[in-house]
This record gives sequence, C-alpha cells and structure tokens, in this order.
Amino acid sequence: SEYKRSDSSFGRKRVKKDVVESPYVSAISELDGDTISYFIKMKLRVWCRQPRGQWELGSIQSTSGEEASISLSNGKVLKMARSELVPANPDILEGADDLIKIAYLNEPSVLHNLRFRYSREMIYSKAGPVLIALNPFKDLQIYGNDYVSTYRQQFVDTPHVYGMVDAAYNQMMRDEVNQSIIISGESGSGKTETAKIAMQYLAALGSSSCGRANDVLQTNCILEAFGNAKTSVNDNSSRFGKFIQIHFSAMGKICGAKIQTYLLEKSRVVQMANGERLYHVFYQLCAGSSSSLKERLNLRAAREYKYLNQSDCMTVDGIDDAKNFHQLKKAFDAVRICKEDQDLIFKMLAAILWLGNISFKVIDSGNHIEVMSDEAVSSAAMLMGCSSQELIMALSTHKIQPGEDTVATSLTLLQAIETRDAIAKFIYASLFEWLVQQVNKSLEVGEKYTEKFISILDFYGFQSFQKNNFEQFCINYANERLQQHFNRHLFKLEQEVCESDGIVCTELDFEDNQECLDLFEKKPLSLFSLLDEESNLTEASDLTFSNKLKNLLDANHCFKVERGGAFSVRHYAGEVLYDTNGFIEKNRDMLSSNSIQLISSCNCELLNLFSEVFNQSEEHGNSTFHFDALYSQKRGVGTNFKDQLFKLMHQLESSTPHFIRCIKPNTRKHPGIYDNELVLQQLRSCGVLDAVRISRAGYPTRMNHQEFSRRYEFLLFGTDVPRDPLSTSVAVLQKFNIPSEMYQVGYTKLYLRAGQIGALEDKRKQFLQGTLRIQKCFRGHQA
Ligand code: AD9
Ligand code: MG
Repeated sequence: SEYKRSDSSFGRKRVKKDVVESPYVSAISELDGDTISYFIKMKLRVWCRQPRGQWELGSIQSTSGEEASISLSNGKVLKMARSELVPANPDILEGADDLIKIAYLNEPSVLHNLRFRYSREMIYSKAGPVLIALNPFKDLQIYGNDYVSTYRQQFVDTPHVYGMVDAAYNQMMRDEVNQSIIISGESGSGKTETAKIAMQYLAALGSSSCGRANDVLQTNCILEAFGNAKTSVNDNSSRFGKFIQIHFSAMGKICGAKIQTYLLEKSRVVQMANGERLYHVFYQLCAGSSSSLKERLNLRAAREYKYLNQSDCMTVDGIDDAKNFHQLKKAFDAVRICKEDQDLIFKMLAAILWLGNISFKVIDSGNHIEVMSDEAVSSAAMLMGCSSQELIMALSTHKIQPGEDTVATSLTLLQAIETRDAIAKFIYASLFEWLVQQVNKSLEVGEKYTEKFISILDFYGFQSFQKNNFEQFCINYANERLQQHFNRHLFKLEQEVCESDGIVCTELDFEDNQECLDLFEKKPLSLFSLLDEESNLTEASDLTFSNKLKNLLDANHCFKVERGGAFSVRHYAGEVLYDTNGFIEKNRDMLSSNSIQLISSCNCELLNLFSEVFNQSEEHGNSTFHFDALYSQKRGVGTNFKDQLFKLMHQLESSTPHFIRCIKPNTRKHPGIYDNELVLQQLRSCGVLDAVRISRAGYPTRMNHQEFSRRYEFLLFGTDVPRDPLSTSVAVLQKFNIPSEMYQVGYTKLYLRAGQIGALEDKRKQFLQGTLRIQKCFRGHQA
C-alpha cells in the first residue's frame, strides 16, 4: 500500500485572495535575509533539511551568499543552502498542546511538536478546533470513570477525546443544536477506537435507569463481528463506514440511536489476501458455538471451510473468537434480537461457509461443469431451505430466453464459481443490512422523547494504493465531500472568531475542491453518471467505459486519461490512479436470474425477506441490475452511494461539527515508534496543516490579555502600568515599537503576526539576563 502524493494544486480553484503563499508553511517561516541575521545574532535554532528529507536542529554560524554554515546539535558543522533552512521554535513553545501556538509553522516544527508529545504519551493535540489523535498502540491509563469526571468537571483542558465530546454535549444541551463528531484517518490509525471512546463518554454522561446507554454500546460488538476483519494493516479493520446518531432526551439522557452503514466490503465474504481473514463472525461461530448449535448447522472447524482456509491465517493474537462469540450473543440479547432470529442468522453464516465448499467438475472438454453433489451441497441446501437439486441447477446452468421457450445452458467453471460466490456475497450483505435494521428498530426512539442527537462518523480515510479500484473510487469521493465540509466549516469558524472578538478578518485563501466534486457528480457528464450509463448497456465493458471517459471528461482539470484503460483524478490529498478493471461489474452488482429465482423460492424466512429487493427492483426499475435482463436507466452502486452520501452531508451540515483526525505513527503497530514521513503524509491528506493555516492565517499567535500581560507586564518597568490587562498588552507592544500592522487587539485576545512572540520572548530573556547580572554584581559588591 504505497502512498503516492502530489503537492501541486492543479485543478483546484482558489476562492479567496492569496495571503499566505506556500500551501503548508506560513510565509514568515522562510528565512529571509533579515530573519537570518537575526537568527545568527541571537544564536537561534533552525531546522536543516538533510539529504534524505529528514530534518536536524542546528544554528547558523555565518552566511556567505546563498550558503550558510550550520553547527548541528551533535557538534558537526555543515555548509548548507539557505533554502534548506527553516526556523525552529523557541523552547517555551516545545510540545505546545495546540499547533496554533507554534510561532514558526513549518513541517519540521509541526512534526517535532507532535513527536515530542507522543514520546511523553501525550497522544492528543489540537490544531485549532481539530483534535489530532496519534495511535499509541498500547493501553494508556487515560480513560475510564476517573477521567470522565475530570473532564466533565473541567478540571483539565488538555486535549482529549473526552474534552471534545464534552464540549459537543454541552453545546447540544445549551444551544439545542445537533452535534456531529467526524473522525477520519487511514486504516489502523484508531478511528474505531476513538469512536468507541467517544461513545463511552457519552454513555457515562447520558446513562439512565432505562439502560439504553449500555444497549447503544453493545451495538459496537455486533457491527464489529459482522463488519470488521483482520487485514494486513489492522487486526480489527472496519470494512464499512459507520454513522451513528445517539439520541438524547430533554434531560440529556441517552434514549436511543440510529445507525447508518456505508460501502460494506462485499468481496471479503468470499476472498481475502494471504495473512488476512474474512469477517470475524465466521471464526467466532466456528470457535464458540455450542455442540447443539454445531449439530443443527452441521458446523465444522474453521479450517475445514475453503472460504476461511484460503488464507493461512485462522486466528489472530489477542483476539479470542470463542469469547467474542459469547459476547456477540449477549449483545444480540441486549438489542432484543430473539433466539429464533439469532438461530436464523447463524444458519445464514453456516450456509455461506458450506456454499464455499461446493466444488465443480469440468466436463465436455473443459467447456462446461457439473456440480459435485456432496456434503457441501446438501448442507448448504438444507441451511438455505431448498433441495440439493435446486441449488445444483442454479449453480450450473444459465437460462436464456429466445422467444417464449426457456433454454438452459451449462455454465463454464469461471461462471459457476462467480455465481456461487455472488450468492454468498448477496446473502451476507443482505444479512448485514437486515441486522442494522433490527438494531435500529430496537433502539428507535419515539419522536416525542428525542430532543437532540450527537452523531459520530467513522468512515474510511482517503486511500491511494499502487492499484486503486472501484472501492477506492467511492471512498475517495466521500473523502472529497468531507474535506469540503471540513474546509468550509473551519473557514466559517475563523470568521466567526474574528467577528466576535471585534477584529478585522484576514482574507483567507483556501483551495476549494468543487471542480473535483463536479467531476464525480455533476450531471450529465460526471464519473458516476457515465458509469451508470455504461452499466445499462448490455454490451458494455470496462474498456468501453474508459473510452467514454476519455472522450467526454477530458475538459475537467482534475481528470487525466492514463494508459491501459486507467484514469487519474487530482484529489485534494494528491493524485490517484484508478484502474477501470471491474468498475462495470461492481457498479452493476448483479445476480443471475437463476440465483434470484433460487433465493426467492427458498423455504427460509430471512432469504425470502432478502429477496424482496428483487420484486422492488422490477416494480421501480431502479434497484439492482440483472444478469440477463438489463433494464434501462438502473442506478448502480456508485450512484446509490452518492445519494447516501448526499443524505449524510445534509445531516452533517445541519449540525455543529467537531473533527478528530487519527494518525498512525508507524506501520508496525508498535508503541513508541514515530515515523516522520508517515505522519507528515497523513497530516497532509487529512488537511490538518491546512486547518492550522486557515486558523492562524495572518495572525497566528493568539494570547488572551491576562496571559499576555502576566508574562510581559514587567517589561514596562519604570513606566506607569495600566490597570486592565488589555491596556497593559497594548502598552507593552507600544513600548517595544511593535509596528501596528503586526498585531490586532481583540476584546479578549491579542492577535500577533508570526515571529512577533519570538521577538518579545527575546526581549524578555535579555531583560531577565540583564537583571540577573545586576543582581550578581550587586551581591558581589556586597560581599
Ligand atoms: V480501519 O480504517 O477500521 O482499518 P481504524 O478504525 O482507524 O482502522 P482502529 O480504531 O481499529 O483503527 O485501531 C487500530 C488499533 O490501534 C486498535 O485495534 C488498537 O490496538 C490500537 N489503538 C487505536 N487507538 C487506540 C487508543 N486510543 N488506545 C490504545 C489504540 N490503542
Ligand atoms: Mg475502524
């Protein structure tokens, strides 16, 4: 999973006048001639870029032309180009809990600051209004009841998920406005854990005698069993996006919840990469079911199922499948899924496992197949509620209808395998959807009880691998939408801060990604609409689709045709190359008419329920594509997802957002390791650096008047010190001739341009040193 990135801003519209030139570094961070001489004079530290991109601390000794001589902290002296140097921050800012407080905002300083904190187990930091969470990869003693009450009573204000959720809860109660907590980050960065920590805090605040809070927490166990799996990156990777609304009563107690899921990875029901697993629930069922359940399902050990044993990974360190199965059953009980329904659910899972064991014999010199009539067929048929013969027919033949007569032809090996796997995927995906519905029914709240809600979004982060498919295409589109929401919100927030503090807002530059969004969704010529158009043509293939894109989308600046039917999109987080292979098939998500017939005729309550979707699609002509009877203008998976996302955005937009960005400090899942490059690339793709830039554009340093006057008041020594902190702040600035364009005075805070606080700190140091000298001298004199 190689990350590629592109720093150019090609294809993005600038919507406001440029104030800060460089996208990631505030202008003042570059060392111009004046700053360099100042740094030499004051022996201040600078960051020096090393040949392989790392940064080292040093100080400038001298300069000649474009070259500077630097002494590194290890004693070495280097000659370096000036352009390879950026200023480091004064000591007092080291480990600042909010990146906004850093005077010189450049990449090495941000990275150093987070690293400094991470090495001291301070995994949470702020970037203005955004909470950054670095994955500790170990249990830290910073959660639980004691911490809940500490944050609830606001004894501390150090950054923490609890603090952010507490603020959201208070705002909901005070302003009666719905809140949302939007968590993003790449796989394994800690989104799901963070979401659970947030839910635990809410459950602690909002629990009441009805026990609803606990039921809401129990839903995690169910969704993780069915929607999470071990991947090469994360042992408990969520293979779906999740949006949960937690409803509160007027008294602030949890009274219900509603869950919406997105883009379940269907392919993981039948295949996975080596070293990975299918969904946890399959292993839980095999490891934890009682002997009577095993008997009813004709269940074997996990290693006897082909879907499961195609990977060499059956168990995961630290995951106890049998124990989790018992917890799953308890969670089912908690959300009132009755024993009969639980039995049906397990039956469906066992049916899928047995389907996977069905094998085929090639006959007719390789052109056709026969289904091996064995235990796998009889077990799968028994569990699905059909006869072995019916199942065999569906898996081996294909009906075509020339005129009135139905003719059945035998399938090829590949078609038979695809048909079998498509049935398994269909059953699982329908089961997942149905389960979410059951959970929602159980946690539903009557309108008269629910007042407001806090929702939590745990969605796949931006993905860019060497090969990107339809899944990445949908996921990155969603991230593009979320990014726009993020930018617009921060931008608005910054303006509100300025207005409420009575200062003039700096004109901000932020890169709007509307053109990229248009590429995906603006009809008639958008990626999604063209994909649907093509999916509706019987003769379509991935190649005809990519040709269509080439001819029709060339004008969009975010789009580029690549070789071999591929195309690339300029996303906010970099350019991504998409391989159109499989786009049409995945968008259609079709099932053969034989399979549809089989599922509809099974004597199984759940399968009958699942098959209702086919009737709907015939009636409305808009749900699923069919193998051999394509209706005109059906909506594909892509368009359905787009519509789902529109609804989600609408909900997010009508609530007050709070953003948490999860960062994975290393790919080895080890505590204590901090990989600069990996962190930097995530900070870029989740927009944290942009967030800091927006929040501090123009006037990065903000200090309230009390804080400022307390620290610098003594510099007014010998003059009349004003009585109120605001006037004291102004007097200090004037005494040191800080030019008026370098600051703004707000009602509550002072807003300083970058570098100014550093200059004042130096004055303070000089003054203190001077005082110390006088004192020493005085003592010496006395002695
Ligand atoms: V994925 O996109 O679903 O593959 P997530 O959800 O971002 O991913 P997850 O929350 O599952 O990552 O975290 C991965 C692992 O990191 C967890 O299983 C924990 O072992 C570890 N982790 C994450 N956050 C914390 C934490 N706050 N404290 C301790 C953590 N461990
Ligand atoms: Mg997750």
